[in-house]
Amino acid sequence: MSERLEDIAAAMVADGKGLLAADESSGTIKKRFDVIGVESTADSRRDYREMMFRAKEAMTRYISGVILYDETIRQKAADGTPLVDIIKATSAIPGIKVDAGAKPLAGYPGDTITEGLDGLRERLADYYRLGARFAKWRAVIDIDVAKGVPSATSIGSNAHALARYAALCQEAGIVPIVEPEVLMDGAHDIGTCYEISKATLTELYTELYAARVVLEGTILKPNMVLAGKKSGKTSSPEEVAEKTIKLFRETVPAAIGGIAFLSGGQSDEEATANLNAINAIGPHPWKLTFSYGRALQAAPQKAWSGKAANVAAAQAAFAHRAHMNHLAALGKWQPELEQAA
Ligand code: 5MM
Repeated sequence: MSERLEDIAAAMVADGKGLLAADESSGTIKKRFDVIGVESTADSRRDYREMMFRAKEAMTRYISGVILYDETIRQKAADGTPLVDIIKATSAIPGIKVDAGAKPLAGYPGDTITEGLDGLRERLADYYRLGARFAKWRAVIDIDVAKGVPSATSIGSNAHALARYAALCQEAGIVPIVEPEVLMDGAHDIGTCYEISKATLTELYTELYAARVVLEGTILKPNMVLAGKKSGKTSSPEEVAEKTIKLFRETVPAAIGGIAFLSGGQSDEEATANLNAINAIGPHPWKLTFSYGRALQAAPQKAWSGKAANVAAAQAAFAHRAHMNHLAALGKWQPELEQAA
């Protein structure tokens, strides 16, 4: 495969393919495993992820790349094959999460700043040697309007960090996924999500220009425009699609390599239906696909539940969600396909 940044980015959003976000840090995967009653150890984490990476048909047909965590990119499967080689054998591209997580922003209660820039140049060189051709950095923007969250300082600092990360990635021959996640956890309405997302993306692209990042060699991993979970409101896929595309037309350059959404706590089907509605009102200036963590993994995680005997059922559950999201990335998904399965 070509090593040009724009070619790697294009392959990441190839027609009907999307990204599997399997980069849960140790704390997050423990929370997921607690729900299914599985102890989180290096081996159980390996077994779980190996199960998905070995779902060969689904991986080959629907998954363009996998975002890995530091532990996983160095791990070997039970038979000694590096997990990275199993991923490459499906023609998916290995990627790596390089941020060190969102930490409280000093002086701004309720806001966070994502850390991880120190030593990043050296870490990227190491990840390139290990096979990563794209990376991911996630900024977290919460919304609590009554408390003045997010502050302009938080939006600006996170955009600046994303731009410095992106420039370092490109220097290392790695495509940066820039993920400015406006959380859907709050009590805000859909209009507030729109406004905060607009401020966030405007600032992000100002900083990316200033950092001389080549936009064609980047992928945006955004939230959709949604009402906060605590608002008790669910918007229709048509409204989500209309507001999300309006937002991007106002803020996201057509030059970027593509857009791969996070699922952010939406249910599996909601994330698929919304992605489908977004693509159904195309054509758009960018490819729009998925980079889901929870919305791809919740079903296989439950089906697996830590038992070797459940691997085939878990792989089938993973293949189904990947297939549904493949159709949504093409604007060809229908709810009846879920029931039929
Ligand atoms: C898979 O979850 C990722 C890791 O999160 P932590 O660093 O908190 O463990 C996360 O960055 C993920 O890649 C994105 O947020 C998208 O995941 P969802 O579940 O929102 O699709």
